[in-house]
Amino acid sequence: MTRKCLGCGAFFQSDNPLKAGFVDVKNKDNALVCKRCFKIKNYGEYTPIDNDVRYYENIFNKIKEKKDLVLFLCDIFTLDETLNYINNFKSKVILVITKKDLLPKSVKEYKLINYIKQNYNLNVIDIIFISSNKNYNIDLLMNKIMNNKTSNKVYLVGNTNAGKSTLINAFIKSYGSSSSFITTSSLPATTLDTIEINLTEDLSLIDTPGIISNDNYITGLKLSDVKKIMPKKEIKPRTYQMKPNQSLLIEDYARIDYLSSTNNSFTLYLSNDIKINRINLNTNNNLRNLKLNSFNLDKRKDIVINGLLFCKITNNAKLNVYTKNSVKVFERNNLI
Ligand SMILES: Nc1nc2c(ncn2[C@@H]2O[C@H](COP(=O)(O)OP(=O)(O)OP(=O)(O)O)[C@@H](O)[C@H]2O)c(=O)[nH]1
Ligand SMILES: [Mg+2]
Repeated sequence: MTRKCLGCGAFFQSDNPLKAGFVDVKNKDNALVCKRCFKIKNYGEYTPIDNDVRYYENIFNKIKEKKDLVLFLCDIFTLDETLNYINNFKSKVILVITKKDLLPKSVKEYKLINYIKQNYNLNVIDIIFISSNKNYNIDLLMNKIMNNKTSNKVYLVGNTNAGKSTLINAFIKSYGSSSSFITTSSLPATTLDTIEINLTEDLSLIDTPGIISNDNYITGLKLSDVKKIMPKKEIKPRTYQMKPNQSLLIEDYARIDYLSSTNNSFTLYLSNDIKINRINLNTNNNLRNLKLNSFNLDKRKDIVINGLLFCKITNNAKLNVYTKNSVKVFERNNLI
C-alpha cells in the first residue's frame, strides 16, 4: 500500500492505529484520508503521533539541499525560535510572516519588517506578511512566487503551527481546481510527511511537517491548554501599572515578579483567553515552584516566554520570571 493520506501526507497502513496513516482494512483501497485526519476534520479530535525529532530533521535536511524556491513561514510569536534555520538553505528563500490578523491593528507592518531586517541577519530575498484566514496578501505572495520560482516546485517550511497547510489551502481556494484540502489544526505536528499539491500546470506546492521545538510552551501540552494559549483573534495588549512588590500571575502558566523600587508599566501580548492577575509579591507564593529566570531588563528590551507571551516595560526593571521547565525565556529588542 503506497498511497498517501491527502490530509497529512502519511503513507496509509492498516497495522497500527497509533502510527501515522492508519486506515481500517475495509477502507484501505478507497480511503482519501487517514483515520486521524478524518477525526481532526470532522470531530476536532486529535491523536498525537510520536515521531522522533530526527524524522522531521531528515525531511528538513533534504529540502535544504534543493534549488527550488522556499517559502519559510513563521508567526510573529515564534520569530526568534525559527529564524536561525533560514540561512541554512541553498535556494532562494522568501520569509512569510503568517497570521497578520492576530496582530493589534495599531502595529505597523513596515516597522516590523525593518525590525526583522535590523535584528536578524537573514539571507532572504523578500519578507511579506500574510493572513490566510483573512486572505490578506495571498495574491501578492503568489506574484512573488511566480516571479522568483526557479522550477515548478516551491517548498513551504517552518515551525509547526506556522500555518503552512492553511496557506496552501488558501492558494487551492484562489488558484486551484481541487476540492481536497490539507488537514490543519492548532495542535503541533498536524502534517506528518511531505504533500505535493499540483496547484496549476506550472506550479506545485510542497507542504512539509513543521519543525518542533522543545523550548516552545505549547510543545507537550494538552489540547485544552494549546487551544487557550494559541491566539485566535486580534490580540488586545493588556497594560498593568506595576508598583514595587507586585507580581503578575498568568493563570497556571507563568509568574512575573517585579523587584524594582519604582513604579512601572507592563504591556503583555498573549492570547485574549488567558487570565492575568496582579498579586502581592510577598504574600502570594503561587507558581514559585516553577523554573526561575532572573532579569535586569533594560526598557528597550522585551521579555519573551517562548510560545506564551511577550512583555514590554516602560522603565528598566528587575524581574523574576517563573515558568515551565523546558520553555525558553529570554530578552530581545522591543518588537513593538
Ligand atoms: N488567526 C489565524 N490563524 C491561522 C492562520 N493561518 C493558520 N492559522 C491557524 O494556525 C493553526 C496551525 O495551522 P496549520 O496550517 O495546521 O499549521 P502548519 O504550519 O501546517 O502546522 P504543522 O502541520 O503542524 O507543521 C491552525 O489552528 C490554523 O487555523 C491565519 O492566517 N490567521
Ligand atoms: Mg501542516
